[in-house]
Amino acid sequence: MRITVLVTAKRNPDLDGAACAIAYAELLREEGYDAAPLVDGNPDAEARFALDETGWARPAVSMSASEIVLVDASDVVGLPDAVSAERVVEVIDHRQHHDAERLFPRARIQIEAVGAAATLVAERWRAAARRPRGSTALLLQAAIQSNTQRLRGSVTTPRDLDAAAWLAGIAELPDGFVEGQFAARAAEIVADVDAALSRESKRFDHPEGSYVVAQLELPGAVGLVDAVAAADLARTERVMVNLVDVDSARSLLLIWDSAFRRWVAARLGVTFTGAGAECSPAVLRKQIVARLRGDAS
Ligand SMILES: [Mn+2]
Repeated sequence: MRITVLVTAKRNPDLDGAACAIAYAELLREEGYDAAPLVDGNPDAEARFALDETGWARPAVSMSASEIVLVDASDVVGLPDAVSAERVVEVIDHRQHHDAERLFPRARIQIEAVGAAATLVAERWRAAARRPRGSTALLLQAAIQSNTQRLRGSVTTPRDLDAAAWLAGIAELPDGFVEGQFAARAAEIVADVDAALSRESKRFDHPEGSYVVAQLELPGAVGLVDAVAAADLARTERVMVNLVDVDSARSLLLIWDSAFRRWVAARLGVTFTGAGAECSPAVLRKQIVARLRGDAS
């Protein structure tokens, strides 16, 4: 029986979300389902770069799809309006902290701690003994590069490396592609640091008080320290900003509120000099949050 399946990430997706939606919808179509990707709202600048470079054209999508697959997303916050939780039949994501079983009771859930959700989608293609189109293989590779700081960040797993190598055997990213996607992202952030910080901020609950983590990932991220320190967000209590430099694969964690800084330092085991603590290789928000929650890893 043919069904209509919409595959979507969050609204205004990043490259990982957009690539997963396109690539997983393509796999479902190959397997006989009537599936389509939804790239809802305005993808971020890096995603737009990669979509343009690979010649992707947004299909006209019927919002009346009976079933929904979430990719690179496992929360109800920020989903497209077309998504209702009861219609979600599958969730593919790579967050370490989630409540997906409760939020999406009908869904088959695969949430595994790899660097990119695109790795999980590439593995689905391999498991099905099929190969995505060249342009789709490029999108998935670009997404893996993006989420793993070019395969060098501490979130990178052997599965990300395997998936990237397998995809490169289908279509290799042209020279300058990854530099181009990071440059597009950097330009968008630098053009308005305040807007980027609020876009990239998330609040997390904790028994000892909620807190906010904003994360900016770009080449030369450390050069933004002064601009970030001048932002309104820096004067708010229980806020940290994680600057991830995708060139050096290092990160700088900034906290201006001294009480909150001591609280974080004790739990993460990092040493601050002034407002900043350097981490090499880069540590990402999902890892920081897991450690603050006391999860193993
Ligand atoms: Mn992702």
